[in-house]
Amino acid sequence: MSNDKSKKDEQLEQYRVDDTGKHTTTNQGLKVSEDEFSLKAGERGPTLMEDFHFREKMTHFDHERIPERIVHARGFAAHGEFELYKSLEKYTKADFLTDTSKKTSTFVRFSTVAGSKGSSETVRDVRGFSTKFYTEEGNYDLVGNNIPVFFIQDAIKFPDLVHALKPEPHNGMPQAASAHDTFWDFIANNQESAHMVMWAMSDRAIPRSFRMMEGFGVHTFRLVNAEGKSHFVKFHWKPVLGTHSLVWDEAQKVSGKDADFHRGDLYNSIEDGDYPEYELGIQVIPEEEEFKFDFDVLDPTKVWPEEDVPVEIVGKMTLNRNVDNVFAETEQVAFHPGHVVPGIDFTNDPLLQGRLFSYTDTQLIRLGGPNFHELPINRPVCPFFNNQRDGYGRQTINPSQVSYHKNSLAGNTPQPASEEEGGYKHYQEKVEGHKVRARSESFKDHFSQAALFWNSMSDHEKDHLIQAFSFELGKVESVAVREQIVEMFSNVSLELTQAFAENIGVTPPQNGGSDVTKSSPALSQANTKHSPNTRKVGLILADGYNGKDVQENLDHFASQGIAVEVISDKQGTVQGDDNSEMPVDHTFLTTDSVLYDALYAVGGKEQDKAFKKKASYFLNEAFTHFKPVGATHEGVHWLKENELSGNSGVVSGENADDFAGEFVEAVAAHRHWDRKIM
Ligand code: HDD
Repeated sequence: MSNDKSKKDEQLEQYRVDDTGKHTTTNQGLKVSEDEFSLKAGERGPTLMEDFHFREKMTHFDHERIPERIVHARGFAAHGEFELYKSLEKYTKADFLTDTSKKTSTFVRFSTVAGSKGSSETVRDVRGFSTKFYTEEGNYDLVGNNIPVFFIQDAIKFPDLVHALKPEPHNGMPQAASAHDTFWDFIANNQESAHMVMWAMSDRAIPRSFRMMEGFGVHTFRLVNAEGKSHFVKFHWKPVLGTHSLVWDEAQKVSGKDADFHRGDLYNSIEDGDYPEYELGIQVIPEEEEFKFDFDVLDPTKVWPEEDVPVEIVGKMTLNRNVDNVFAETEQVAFHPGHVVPGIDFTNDPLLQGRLFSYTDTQLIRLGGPNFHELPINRPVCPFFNNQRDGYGRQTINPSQVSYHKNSLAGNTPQPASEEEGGYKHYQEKVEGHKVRARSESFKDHFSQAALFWNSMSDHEKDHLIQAFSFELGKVESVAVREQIVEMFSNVSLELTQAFAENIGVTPPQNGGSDVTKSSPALSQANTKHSPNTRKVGLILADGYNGKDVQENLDHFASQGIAVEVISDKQGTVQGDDNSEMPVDHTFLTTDSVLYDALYAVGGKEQDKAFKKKASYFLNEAFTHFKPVGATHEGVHWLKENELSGNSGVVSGENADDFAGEFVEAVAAHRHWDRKIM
């Protein structure tokens, strides 16, 4: 945790209670003398009604659970701070986006969408990326996802989408998965989803880490400057470590080996001081250029290709503190795209418009009433005053006689502020039209950007998409639904659709395809940043290892930010040939190849056949998942025996110097896709 307390941290401090070393009391402050036996009529008799301690303890326990979020139920959060690189006063008057001397406290919650609170984290799904900025002008929430577009164009369809995605109501299956009939039936019959489905079937939906995924505000918002001029804007978070993903087979296995894989990764990196960082980027389109594009800027199923509208990097957020209590903070935090500050405003995107209703509404049931803004995690760091009163769990004590506007008894206060005094003024967009339930013609091209996405993928990403469609539709029982999807995606790419149609037993389409030939390199993860920093390497070690060489290699890894865990066949320590000693972090039993970014096999002088077998299993699995595999000493023989040597990303060497540098490069590359598997 950084040393100087942030403004939000200072505020939270007043609510922290440390009960270590204290006597147990009831909630009324009464010290209790016994907390193991209920009050009974005789040692073997019934419990007495007058046992207030038992009643209070039990009642509180019975009411501990609150409804989980209807979507994004499984989440994990951290505190951070945002620094602005340059003033955006050209576009906005928002204080936190114009004053570069300020650090703004933030709170970020990452989530999966479909699964329940206890579901696994490495499922194929969109990830939520919600940021609360505690600015001095009030809370600003950027409630985004790691995918820049959405399934639907109008919020009225959101309940239908979510009903189709969630476990099917007649049997409650499957958990945290879109690979089932109702989801794909919805897609086939709501074809505006085509572009988003391409993203959801791509590697973006199985991120390696919350620290290695992009975030997007999705909608087009407005920035409004001090002169009242408005620009359209899209918000981006760009992870400093680059955007990286798991492979599907690995992701499924991680689900079983470590259902907390993503939260563990985030929590541990913050505890270790490897603070996750994301740069804030904006794409800006002047109002006058609203109709210059071949898509409607209000359509949430469209990206603004970064090559056409460049992303300007304007600041950086660093997550530097884990929460103290998951329920109090992560569970009770209430985000809302409608929490804005002066200088940021909405557009008429019909999906955004509907969201502006839904988020407060859902907190009312989830957090039990209208006072959730008083919960410590939700409080702004600036004071707040109004005439709202009462309600469940009200904490604020308002001594004033007056709770209405206008009044004379309190000098007509609290009173609205003028724009100069910081009062929020809605952008005065001129709107006119007939009341209609309809969608603009300009929203009706569903396939061009889906094709753009396909065209932009590298070969291995295309292959992953084909595999993902084949997997998901392979789980769909209705042949009619499979056929409809094949028909639908033949509008996007014949190459894609013919390949997965074949795999799912549907006649591949002969006609169709898209006229779009354009591609956008920014969409491909092949063009992301690479770094060995914070990568986790499993070191397979046995007694009698070469102490000197191994230590030299480990020193080099550490200098590049690589973290190493020692894996052996027993807990305790392994002894080197020079009397050095290393603690064993995990055995072959307590960990798995899928939990590492790379493996480094060294072995030792004294490993038996069973050890070799287990080590080989780990190495083969890492190899199959395209991971870097390194070996020195005994480990080199294992690579040869398993026919792994000589492949891309497989690094071996007796000479410690050459090996370490090459292996670090292989780790930084993340995966080695040009490897021939099977
Ligand atoms: Fe939503 C939660 C992101 C469309 C209604 N949404 C929620 C969360 C994220 C998003 C990240 C989790 C917040 C948290 O961590 O507490 N939602 C999005 C994005 C969307 C989107 C990026 C499209 C661009 N959402 C959307 C629509 C509706 C909702 C169209 C309804 C009209 N979303 C909700 C909700 C949730 C929610 C039901 C559930 C829990 C919560 O709000 O606090 O109100």
